[in-house]
Amino acid sequence: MENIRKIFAEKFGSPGSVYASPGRINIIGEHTDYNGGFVLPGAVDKGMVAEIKFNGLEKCRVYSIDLNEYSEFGLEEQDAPKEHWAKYIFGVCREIIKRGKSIKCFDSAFAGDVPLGAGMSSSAALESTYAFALNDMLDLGFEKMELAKIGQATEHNYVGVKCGIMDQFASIHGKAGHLMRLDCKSGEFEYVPFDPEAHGYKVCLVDTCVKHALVGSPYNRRRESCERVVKAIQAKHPEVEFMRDAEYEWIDEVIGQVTTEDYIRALYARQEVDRLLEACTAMEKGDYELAGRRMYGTHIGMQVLYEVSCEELDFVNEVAKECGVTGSRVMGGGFGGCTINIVPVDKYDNFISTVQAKYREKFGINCKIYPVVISDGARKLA
Ligand code: GAF
Repeated sequence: MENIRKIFAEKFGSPGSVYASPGRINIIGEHTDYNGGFVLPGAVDKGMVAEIKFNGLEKCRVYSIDLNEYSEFGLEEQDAPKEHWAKYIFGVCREIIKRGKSIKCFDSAFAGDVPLGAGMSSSAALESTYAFALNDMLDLGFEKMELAKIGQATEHNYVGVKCGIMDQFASIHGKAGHLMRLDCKSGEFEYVPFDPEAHGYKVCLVDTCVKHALVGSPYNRRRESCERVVKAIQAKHPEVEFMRDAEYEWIDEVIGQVTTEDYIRALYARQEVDRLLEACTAMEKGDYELAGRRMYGTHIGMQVLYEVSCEELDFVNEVAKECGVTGSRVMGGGFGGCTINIVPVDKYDNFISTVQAKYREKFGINCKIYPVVISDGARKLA
């Protein structure tokens, strides 16, 4: 924060207000959000921080401290700025305006410590920071869920990723020491106390530091596969709105009408809804062993049916099994990034040193370890 204050003063003069919004983890429930299912995320202690001040000009002037890049845009412009990161901020402004509110141009500098491309939602953290800040500074009156939807619409309309609501939801609603069990169909959610250490476990992420396919297209293709299967099912079962609503039997009924690829994607999504519910119930009873088995099940589903894992993630997952890790799986959208691991306290140190050594030996690069600290969501810092 001190650094942001200093750089903001150098670039833009008198101080503004400072806001922050975190990245997220997700214990289980992956690619379920846009399938109308459940997710179980928590906000983390890594996020984006932005200083913002209205400038009375016709342009917003924004500076990315981490990239040492500067971008300018007018609020009435239709085309997003060319800097990729600036599209997120521009998109948030445009989505607020589309909802009938007027906002003013601002100067801003921001920085963050959410690892990029690690599946921890650095982009949602950025969107949420600006959505939350503008709502607060201009007293726009948006509910928190609407702020999350503004971030999601930014991804859809200005970045090209047809994401679900999980990441922006978690970044805005996060609460220290709590996960959030969100029903993505109804929008209802509850805070679930999360204290793995009280049960003898530590939670950490292993970042493979690889990002294979890129933003956008493979992710969107997964979503389209599920939507095609839903459409086929609807011919006989019009009550099915999302994959989450389908009986397994109904998915099988359309085997002859959809491609095998679409079928296995849909099957994964439907199974993942059940796995999440079983894992949630198990964790509520303190049964981390059963929750962990469901996490391994998710990994296999993401590897074999949804095909969003990669060699490095599968390797880390295997090492976790060998080290007696209770639950481990690829986290987030996939195609690289992190695994999330629930590790018995007495096996933690051995797991960390083993996975680091084996990963370096196999791939010639270091993986990174992030202990998970569940923290508060979007907030004003100063
Ligand atoms: C990405 C998306 F942004 C989320 O909406 C979610 O679908 C996730 O991948 C997979 O669960 O983070």
